[in-house]
Amino acid sequence: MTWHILGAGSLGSLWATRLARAGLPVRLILRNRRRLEAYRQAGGLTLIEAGHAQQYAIAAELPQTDTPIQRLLLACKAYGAQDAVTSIATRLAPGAELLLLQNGLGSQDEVAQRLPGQRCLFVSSTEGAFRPADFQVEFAGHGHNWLGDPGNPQPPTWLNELQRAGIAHQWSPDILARLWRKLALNCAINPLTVLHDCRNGGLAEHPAEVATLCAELAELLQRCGQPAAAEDLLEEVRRVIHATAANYSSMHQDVAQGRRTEISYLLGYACAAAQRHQLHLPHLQHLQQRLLGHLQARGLPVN
Ligand code: NAD
Ligand code: KPL
Repeated sequence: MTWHILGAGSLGSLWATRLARAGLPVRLILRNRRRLEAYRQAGGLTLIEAGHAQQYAIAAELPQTDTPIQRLLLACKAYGAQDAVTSIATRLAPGAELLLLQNGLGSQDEVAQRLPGQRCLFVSSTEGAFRPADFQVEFAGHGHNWLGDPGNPQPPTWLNELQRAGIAHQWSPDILARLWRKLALNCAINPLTVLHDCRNGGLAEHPAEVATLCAELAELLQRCGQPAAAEDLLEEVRRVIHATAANYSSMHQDVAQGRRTEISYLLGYACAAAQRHQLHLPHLQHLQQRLLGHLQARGLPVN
């Protein structure tokens, strides 16, 4: 079964190269003819791991190619997921499986609702990768991938392929709890690193602000039916701040590089959920207003 990978960015390339290295059939889907031509010129995707670079000449095609897709890794940003899936929707075979790699919450449901005849698996990833150049990916942080399907606790039959490719993973029957927990961590850390313009470790100087946010986020998780995700949230946030002290959060990096953030699928999603539940979370809402103002002042999208 071919792994189609839509989005040859950091994570898409990280998955594509490891699957190809294991001898599994992989095809990249690139946005347009110009990108396809640039990819062909580059000669393939390069994976840089522990200082060693290796190029893989993975086949690539356009979204409108007419062969059916049975398995798709959707590896774009949360805000691009709907358009990306629309571009290949007519190619999806009945019962096709999609792995949705997007961070945060909201984009997965947007995609799944569009595709009632296909199976959407949600992925929560703590792996870290970035692109030093076009069609190159550097594996920057070993982590883990949790996969699950909120509508069906049965794991797919092909997890052994991830094993073969050395992609650290685990089937998670409660993937929503994982995604909510990660969303809460990201909401407690990322916006503050942007507003204080600091590395994650800099938040150790703002313990009261972090604690207040965690209390509100835990209240939200409880109200949204995610008590497990609320457990010891502040302790974990403090642990992550400490363990990743030298790093800039992904949102800080996006803002510093003038890139669109995934705010609507992180803090925006949390604030919308609070509103839906008529839950008054003043610090979280104030944080959202400050962050939106900060993005607007820099000419960055607020969605
Ligand atoms: P990225 O921007 O590096 O890659 C996204 C790629 O998708 C880009 O190459 C873009 O051109 C492509 N794309 C977007 N729309 C497309 C379309 N319609 N057709 C074809 N290609 C399209 O993003 P990333 O860092 O790989 O992140 C992907 C998701 O994974 C995000 O939600 C991110 O938060 C999450 N994530 C990333 C990391 C990381 O270390 N990079 C870690 C954990 C989670
Ligand atoms: O996931 C993260 C990010 O930067 O997006 C961490 C390191 C957990 C900070 O929220």
